[in-house]
Amino acid sequence: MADSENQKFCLQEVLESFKSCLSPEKEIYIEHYVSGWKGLVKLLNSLGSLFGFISKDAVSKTQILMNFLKSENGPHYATVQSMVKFELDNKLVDVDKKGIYPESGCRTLLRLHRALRWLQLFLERLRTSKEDDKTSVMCRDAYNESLAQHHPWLIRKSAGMAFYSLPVRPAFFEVMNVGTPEQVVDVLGKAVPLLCEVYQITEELYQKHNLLDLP
Ligand code: 1Q0
Repeated sequence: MADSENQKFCLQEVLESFKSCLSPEKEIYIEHYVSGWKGLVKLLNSLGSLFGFISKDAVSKTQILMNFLKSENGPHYATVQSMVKFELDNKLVDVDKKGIYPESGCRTLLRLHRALRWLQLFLERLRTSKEDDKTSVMCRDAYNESLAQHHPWLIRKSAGMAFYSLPVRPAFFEVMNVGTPEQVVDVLGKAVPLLCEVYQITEELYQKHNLLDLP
């Protein structure tokens, strides 16, 4: 397969990754979670240079987690649950303020977890939208309801500007590489509950351990 083909976004593929990240015991496999995000980054990269700063951050976060997975402590990073236990038991997390572990697995995954909430809200809006609805507005509203609360002014402004350049709904559906608009809506109908489940499991785990505000 040509390189450019490898780089092409495929919604189905992203869905598969998020699907396989749930174990029968509802543990979340970090490897598949990360590959879901890597798939999304492909889409982000096809949207133009205004999204570059977002893509860069997402790549860096996925890389941090992959590095943990490949390290000698790798087995502890197999699932989100085992990572949380390992890092907390060994005091590898800066809990109150940034210290010697500014890139712990827990705080890194928390950033992606918050972004997953945005994704869930955005896709639900997209799924129930009408042909003339503006993707930029759907994206902005989903962002304001979720991630924006965790971002400083400059990032909120830059994100807001990038959203304006999003393709219109039919073109956006095209980029998703699924098929007809009806097929996109159908796949989104499967994607949203799945993302919701992954989000909820992580949210409860982080809440239980008081990790939702990690610096
Ligand atoms: C389709 C448009 C995509 C718009 C993405 C919206 C999210 C905006 C996020 C702006 C992030 C700005 C970059 C830096 C942020 C960091 O400061 C922040 C905190 O980290 P730290 O280390 O400074 O404490 N990082 C984050 O909040 C993580 C952000 C990760 C964003 C990952 C977005 C990946 C998006 C993929 C495109 C999805 C397209 C959806 C449709 C596809 C259908 C399945």
